[in-house]
Amino acid sequence: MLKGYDLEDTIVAIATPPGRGAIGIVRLSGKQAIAIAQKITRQPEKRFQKGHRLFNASFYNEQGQCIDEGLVAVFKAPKSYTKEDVIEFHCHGNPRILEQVVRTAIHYGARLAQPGEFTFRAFYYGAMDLTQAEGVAELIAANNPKSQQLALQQLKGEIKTQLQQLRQQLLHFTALIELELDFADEDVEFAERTTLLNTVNELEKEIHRLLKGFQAGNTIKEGIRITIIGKPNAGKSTLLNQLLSEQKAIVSDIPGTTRDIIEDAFYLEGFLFRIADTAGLRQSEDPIEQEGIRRSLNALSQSHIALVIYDLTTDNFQNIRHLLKSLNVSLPPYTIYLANKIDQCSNIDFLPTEVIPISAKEGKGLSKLYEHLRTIANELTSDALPLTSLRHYQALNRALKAIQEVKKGLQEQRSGEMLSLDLRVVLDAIGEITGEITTEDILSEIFSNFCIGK
Ligand SMILES: Nc1nc2c(ncn2[C@@H]2O[C@H](COP(=O)(O)OP(=O)(O)O)[C@@H](O)[C@H]2O)c(=O)[nH]1
Ligand SMILES: [Mg+2]
Repeated sequence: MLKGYDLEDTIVAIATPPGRGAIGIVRLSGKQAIAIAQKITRQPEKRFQKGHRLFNASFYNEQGQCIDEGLVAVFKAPKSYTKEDVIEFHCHGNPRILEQVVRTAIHYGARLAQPGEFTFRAFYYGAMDLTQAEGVAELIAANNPKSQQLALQQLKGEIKTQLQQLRQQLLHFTALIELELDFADEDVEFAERTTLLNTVNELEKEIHRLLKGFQAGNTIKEGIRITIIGKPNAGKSTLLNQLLSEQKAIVSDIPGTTRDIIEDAFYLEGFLFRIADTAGLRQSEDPIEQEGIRRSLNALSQSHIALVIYDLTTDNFQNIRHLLKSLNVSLPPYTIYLANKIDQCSNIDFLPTEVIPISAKEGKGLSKLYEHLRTIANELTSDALPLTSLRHYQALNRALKAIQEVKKGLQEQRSGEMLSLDLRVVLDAIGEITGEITTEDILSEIFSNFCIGK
């Protein structure tokens, strides 16, 4: 159980964001919810007898003064978000009014809800598993269309289902290990071990798939990182401004203008891209510029995509490849080469096929670049799963290590008892993700990050 989240209490909170608005909602959940609502609205009990009902009412404080008039929504246990009786007061969106309703509910016996306490109850009473509860928070936090979709899948229980299947397989496997290894005939053991090894390989593959899905899901949530690199004056800052459609970075014909990293974000087909403009790459003696270059390379090493841009009027593809090599630049998984300033070149036919001709200044040739970015975004995220928190990642890694231990154990003919100890670690790690196994620390970490009223 979670400290401060006593299930016996009836809880109340403002569920809408702070500030004024058209409507504001106060939510009440628990054993006393209907009794308290009856007092606040002064309505007879029969109005609360059926769930999924909405009616008009005035709201009164404990002195009998009318605070507001609005709507009352009734949800009866177990058909409610928390599986308890839930009442929502839809008031006029004035924080004063909402606070008065909350204070009155507290006067009649409710307690102010802790962060995420409504969702905690939903989890506790089995309306959702832990990944779905996290999905609620993810959905509220989602800042780009793709992560919104992902959070919605999480909320709907996609991960829960996949992990439940994995758990079933693991349980079956554990049963096999215990039977086959401890009671099987010496003669048949070898064959059985092959079957067991096949199964453990399948399980390992499945955990690998989940980890891969985590990486891709995280890329969606955190954004696809792009770093623009090139020599000074190639047009890096101009390109950044063009992609952002704003004058974010200073553009000038003085080489070495951008010394620090300038970062921003843009969206393309629902994907979030985080883009960094960097100091120009060249051999330099200036310590500030050297530091700038070091930072450029550091940003590059953490990116998914490098946009290598060069000035077509003064440079060529071979030179730029040579520069990258001489500076020992290690390129990320995807690299796109851009030949810039085509507005000043009459002939671009000689360009190598992997180079996209553009004019950063005039915004020409960018559709080809966008096409590449879209393809890369789809590739990077095709296996995405709604498993995006560090907690999931750590648990999956633990599961992977332990399943590899089981595999080794099988190969080394360890006893069934030893193997089932490692299998227990895998099962626990998976159970921790779904919340079948929880500790107060995990729960408090998750729910304390929710907003109050959710
Ligand atoms: N003609 C032309 N000039 C450009 C183009 N892109 C950038 N420039 C100019 O090149 C100079 C350097 O641009 P800037 O973006 O500051 O380069 P950076 O040092 O790589 O960031 C500026 O004078 C820009 O106006 C382009 O596509 N065509
Ligand atoms: Mg610049």
